[in-house]
Amino acid sequence: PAGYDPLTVDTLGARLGGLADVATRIGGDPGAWDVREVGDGNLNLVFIVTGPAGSVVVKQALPYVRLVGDSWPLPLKRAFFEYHALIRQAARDPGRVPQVHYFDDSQALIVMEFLSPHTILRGRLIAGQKTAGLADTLGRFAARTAFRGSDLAMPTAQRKADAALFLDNVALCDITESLVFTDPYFDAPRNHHTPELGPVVATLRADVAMKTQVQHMLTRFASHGETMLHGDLHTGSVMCTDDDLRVIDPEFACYGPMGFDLGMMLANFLMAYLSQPAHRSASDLPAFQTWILSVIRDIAASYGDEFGHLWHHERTGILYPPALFEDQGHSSGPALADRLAAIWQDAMGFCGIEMHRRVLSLAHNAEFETIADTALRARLEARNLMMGRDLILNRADIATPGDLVALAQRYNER
Ligand code: SR1
Ligand code: MG
Repeated sequence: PAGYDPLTVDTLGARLGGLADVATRIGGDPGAWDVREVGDGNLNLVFIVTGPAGSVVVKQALPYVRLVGDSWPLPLKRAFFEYHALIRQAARDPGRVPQVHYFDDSQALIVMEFLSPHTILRGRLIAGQKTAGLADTLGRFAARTAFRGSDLAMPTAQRKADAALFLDNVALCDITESLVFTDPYFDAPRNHHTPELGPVVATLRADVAMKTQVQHMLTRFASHGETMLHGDLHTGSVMCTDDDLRVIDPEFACYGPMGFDLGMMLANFLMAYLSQPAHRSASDLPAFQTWILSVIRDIAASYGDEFGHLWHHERTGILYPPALFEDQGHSSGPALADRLAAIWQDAMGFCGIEMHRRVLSLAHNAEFETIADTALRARLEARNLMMGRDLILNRADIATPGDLVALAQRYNER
């Protein structure tokens, strides 16, 4: 696009050095800043810029999918959606996302807080590292963003304006609709999978009942705009220390069903759990797997607690108004329970689909991809695929976090 110019380690100092606020945070001579390109995600350039006063992160969208190259163009406007999602998430769960220092729409770049010594949660789970408060913080983040971005809490005009704003994030929704919900279930050109999985993949792709349910879930994702989703809330979108957690990368933000973020997050913990036999010694394995299962259970509990708290204290939108319940002396508890049950059931379906796409579609997960022994990898991936199928088909019977954990334990023992 005219005027857009991708940054390089050599040009970044000169291009951003004139921004007073950014330059002050980094300090010193922009020509002497230490600039490192560290992006290892699927889409963007990411730089860490360091000077005598501190460091910042500079994220710039490329006009194509980095993972694939310029044969797959992708609009720069995703930086706009990421910026707008970040400032909304910061208001809805203060302190949980990196602070934005500067946004340039035409250059598709965001300068934001450098998180240190945080590292990506996915890598920490592979390495067997725990984070104190992980489940509680993540569950509350998912509940707060879901509730406060919805018709339960927002004035109707503002909610509709936001839904319209994010409706334009077409290209990234299209990626999710294709790579997550569609490609895993046929021989799509960008797919790949561990060769030993052939028979399992054939079984899944022949399962018409399951594919029907996947289409049902895609319909929910595409047409049920309940709240502003993060849209890509997996363990690669979370950075942690031993006792802190931040959520990053909301460029896939869109209005969609509340259960989507929750289900995607739970799926990534389940994949961390099911892949552990390849990453832990026999003596360390049981304790770490037990801890992951406790995180799964506690994320769901925190989500429910926080959603319930917000329901009783911040329910000011058009839905379930107190005039219909509390003001007439009625408890809105049954309505809350009904709403949470619907979110959970959706989450279970999305969870199963996310478990499939990370093994069958374009973008895989390091916890499986780094298993060099392909026979072992396929055995663990097959458990994951078959559990995903169970979730998609039988989600109505997996009514509680305890049911989900018990199911994971059964597949882990296969
Ligand atoms: C082409 S983008 C592939 C995947 O990377 C992102 O992180 C999303 O998960 C997307 O589905
Ligand atoms: Mg990302």
